[in-house]
Amino acid sequence: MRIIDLRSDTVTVPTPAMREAMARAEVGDDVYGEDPTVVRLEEMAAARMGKEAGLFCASGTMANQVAVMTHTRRGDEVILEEEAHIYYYEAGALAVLSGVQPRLVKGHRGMIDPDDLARAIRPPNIHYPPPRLLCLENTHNRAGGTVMTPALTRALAEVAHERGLAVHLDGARIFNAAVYLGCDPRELTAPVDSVMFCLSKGLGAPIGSVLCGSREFIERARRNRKILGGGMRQAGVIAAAGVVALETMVDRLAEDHAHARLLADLLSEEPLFRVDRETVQTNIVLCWLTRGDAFEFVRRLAARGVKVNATGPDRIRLVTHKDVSRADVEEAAAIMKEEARRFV
Ligand code: TLP
Repeated sequence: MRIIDLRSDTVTVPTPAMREAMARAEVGDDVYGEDPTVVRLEEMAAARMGKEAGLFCASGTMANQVAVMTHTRRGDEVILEEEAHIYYYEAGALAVLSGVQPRLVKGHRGMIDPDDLARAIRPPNIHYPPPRLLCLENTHNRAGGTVMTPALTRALAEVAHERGLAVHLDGARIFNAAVYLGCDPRELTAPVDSVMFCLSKGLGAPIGSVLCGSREFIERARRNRKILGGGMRQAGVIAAAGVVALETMVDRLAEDHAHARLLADLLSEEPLFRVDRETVQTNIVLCWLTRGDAFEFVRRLAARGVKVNATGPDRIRLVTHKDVSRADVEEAAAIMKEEARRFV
């Protein structure tokens, strides 16, 4: 049975060009700072993000958590949108690794209102944990890949900075946001102190994310990555795929976005499904079921070769990526509609 895998863009496999670059990569011991391919990737990443320096991390989770560790001290408060990946999907790492307290702000389609942020930042008081860091997310995963504009990013960062908080951006899919807006990613990262983006999602590299920020911040982050066991040795073998990803895989994200819109349009024709098409801006489609259990529906689709994730009892998530074609999207939608008619 052919499988159409729409669970995530993390399922993408490396391209032949990536495998070739990996095989040929010049390497050295990166803990000594001697892996030329890692150094090249970190420099490229920093330049793309408009920051002074970059740090190659094993995963997006590691890059985010290294950022939090580097910005905060134990007992500090970190402000996040209530469904932020850093809070929702990182296995409690905020508490386990940094000993910080999350304070959640309700957003609209993943976006915090600057006035709500201002209200959430409490003044110094012996009863309160010191608010130290604001974490933003662009695109916003649980809101359905929604995009934060440069204007909103600036407004939120301004409120945070005025009150003495640093700002970290979880830009796992920052290139999807930039492609959607038709802007340079630096417009989205200029207002923040640190940003991490993933090579291993829509860009198709097998492993890795890069944390970017000032030289001084990245120096401290490098030590925290070491504490977490993330000091890698001949990591150029994987960084090489990241270089190819940055050089060749960004512009094609527009294709994934078009596929997501097509999928949303096709699913909207079936009454079992409710799709908020306004949130379908990039490569994620959230689809609510108007009846029945999403986990059961996911099992039935899997039996037909269509893999999707349930992200709630009545909600499924479909993610387009380089390894699903337009024909795959049409076939997946047809199978989903067929199963929907049988689903009571
Ligand atoms: N997201 C994964 C799962 O963890 C949910 C997915 O399939 O979407 N920030 C954001 C916004 C993310 O979406 C993810 C991964 C990460 C961070 C973490 O990256 P990894 O998986 O590399 O640790």
